[in-house]
Amino acid sequence: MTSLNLAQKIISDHLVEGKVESGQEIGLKVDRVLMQDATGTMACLQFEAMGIPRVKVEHAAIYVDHNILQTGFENADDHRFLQTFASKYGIYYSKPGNGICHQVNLERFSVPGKLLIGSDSHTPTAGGAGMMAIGVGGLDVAVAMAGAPFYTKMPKIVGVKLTGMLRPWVTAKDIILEMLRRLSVKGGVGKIFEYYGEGIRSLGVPQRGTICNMGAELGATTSLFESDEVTLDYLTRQGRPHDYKRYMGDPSCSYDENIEINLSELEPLIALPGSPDAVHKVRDVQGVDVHQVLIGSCTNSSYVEMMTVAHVLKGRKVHSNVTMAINPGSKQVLETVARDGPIYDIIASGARLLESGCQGCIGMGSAPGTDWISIRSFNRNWPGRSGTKDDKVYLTSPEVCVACAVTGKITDPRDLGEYPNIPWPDKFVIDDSSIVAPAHADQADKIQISRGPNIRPLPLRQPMESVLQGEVLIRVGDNISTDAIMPAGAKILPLRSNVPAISEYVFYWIDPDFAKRAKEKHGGFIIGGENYGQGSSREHAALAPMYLGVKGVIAKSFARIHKANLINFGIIPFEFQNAYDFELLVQGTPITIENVVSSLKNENNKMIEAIADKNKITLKVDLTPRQREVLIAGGLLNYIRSIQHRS
Ligand code: MIC
Ligand code: SF4
Repeated sequence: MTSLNLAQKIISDHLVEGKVESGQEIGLKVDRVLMQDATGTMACLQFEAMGIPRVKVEHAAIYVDHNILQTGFENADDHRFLQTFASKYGIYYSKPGNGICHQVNLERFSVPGKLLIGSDSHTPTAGGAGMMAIGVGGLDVAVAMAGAPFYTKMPKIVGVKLTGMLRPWVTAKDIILEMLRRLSVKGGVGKIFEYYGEGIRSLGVPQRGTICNMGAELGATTSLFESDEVTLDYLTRQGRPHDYKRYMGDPSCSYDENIEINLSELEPLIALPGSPDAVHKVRDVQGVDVHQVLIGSCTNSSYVEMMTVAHVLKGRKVHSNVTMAINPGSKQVLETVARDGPIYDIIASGARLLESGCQGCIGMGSAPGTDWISIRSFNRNWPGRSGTKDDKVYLTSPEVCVACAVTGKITDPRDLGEYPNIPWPDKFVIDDSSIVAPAHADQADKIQISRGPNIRPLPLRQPMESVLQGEVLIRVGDNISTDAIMPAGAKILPLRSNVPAISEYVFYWIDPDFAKRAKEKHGGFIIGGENYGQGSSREHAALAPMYLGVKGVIAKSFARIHKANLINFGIIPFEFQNAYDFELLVQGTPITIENVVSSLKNENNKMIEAIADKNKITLKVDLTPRQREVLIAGGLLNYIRSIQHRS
């Protein structure tokens, strides 16, 4: 028998369709699903539209962590909707304040060797515990809850060998920033990163989680670590040793590509404003005045990190020019840190201790002031994401963050002296009372789902037209993130369950007139550069343009989740055959694409011609037979309904 790496093993264990060969479409049996409130209301409405009485996966959970500001009735109504929905359909419900989905999932529900899909791009965090965890759109989660497989193209597997050991003040965040420095934000598209080698033994599960988490910024399908004695130790301290199983690649396995990082050579790193891959040594940018420091997010807010930060703050004060806020990743983290003492040191330093949740990471509060330098332990810093236009957000480890907070300047934490080596607690505080179990199946029909006025029905598209015609509505450059297409933040995020309202904000930061124009022109086309739609899994970046009548997106290349979301909502992702044709398509250029349905029907047809003004341009349609059928039906929900009808 051929030897397999870990990713191939887990995929083989879950394979229901296709072959484990890179580039082939594979169908995988899903064991578990994760949802959060910002994408979850849509996923729930989509599941409901399928008319299935209970979820068909072994475990499903929804976490309220993004939309917790409650500045109006909208968030609170959504929470009540999600709680009643979850109870009825067999889903665990994690209350606001219980923590960020990925942190809570790692603590309470990660199981080595299982396949998890989640409606959030940082779902791969669970790869830190040996789980194969993939971020997808909400509709893919809804379909998995209905018992259907998850389909994707078999990615390439990249082996990342870690040798050596991190030096004091250098952390897991520096490992993933080093990966971003080497590979860029599109370096991981179509790939799984599998970490192995002696270097992994000195990394705890949350540290491994940090690396897998920010693999999303590489554009990767997922990242994972084998499960070993470190995983067993973590699960034991979580009171779940029974969930442990050893999973690793065969000793002689190989990878499609190989990378090696010597941990002993790394030093503290920082991503400069604008993109998570603009990575530099902290030493090279030190001395810049800092105005805001935020510590938290699903990347860096575990127990050891909070304790390390508290230790540095002990007896020190936050610099007079700096405002510092800390969001622990979960109630468990906060409670365990509180039990073990140093909350006092955090408060005494002048730092602002916030509740557990996403908050500033997604622009829900903590927006920086004009021209402020904001140093964050988060994973994303695309322009405007913080809630402030022209923001200047740097990404780095909690260690660098706290060093900046006390000195008021970008500071290499090695200048602080001895590194506090924080031990693990014997046991974390284990209290799952904020995770509400669903009603028993035989009680489910008694549960009334509560729906506030902000929850609007899900718009659907008509089946695909044979001719697509319209103007170029906007042309954007490379690496456009879903934050740019469909922004979040305190004003817009509460509208996630109201597509007509949220669609008014499509491309809001880039071109506030986009929605108005799209409606006046009865839709049209979006033109993008490389890696269009990188970042978040938010399907609103496809759903809201669909609602505005967008007929196609033509780009040089696409990010994986966004491409899948476009298809799920009936928008064809066309790619330029010749990148220079991008120049021809300026705003207002009329485009006609004929024979769309017949071209989609013929799976050998990989090209389609478009007339743009008077020019003929060739577009690639890189689609599997299943994706073609979905597009012809006008989206995945229509497609599933048509199958249900047939059978
Ligand atoms: C993000 O970090 O951008 C989010 C908010 O967690 C998104 C999901 C969303 O938009 O709801 C993600 O990463 O998928
Ligand atoms: Fe929440 Fe930020 Fe993590 Fe997204 S990246 S799940 S907004 S903490």
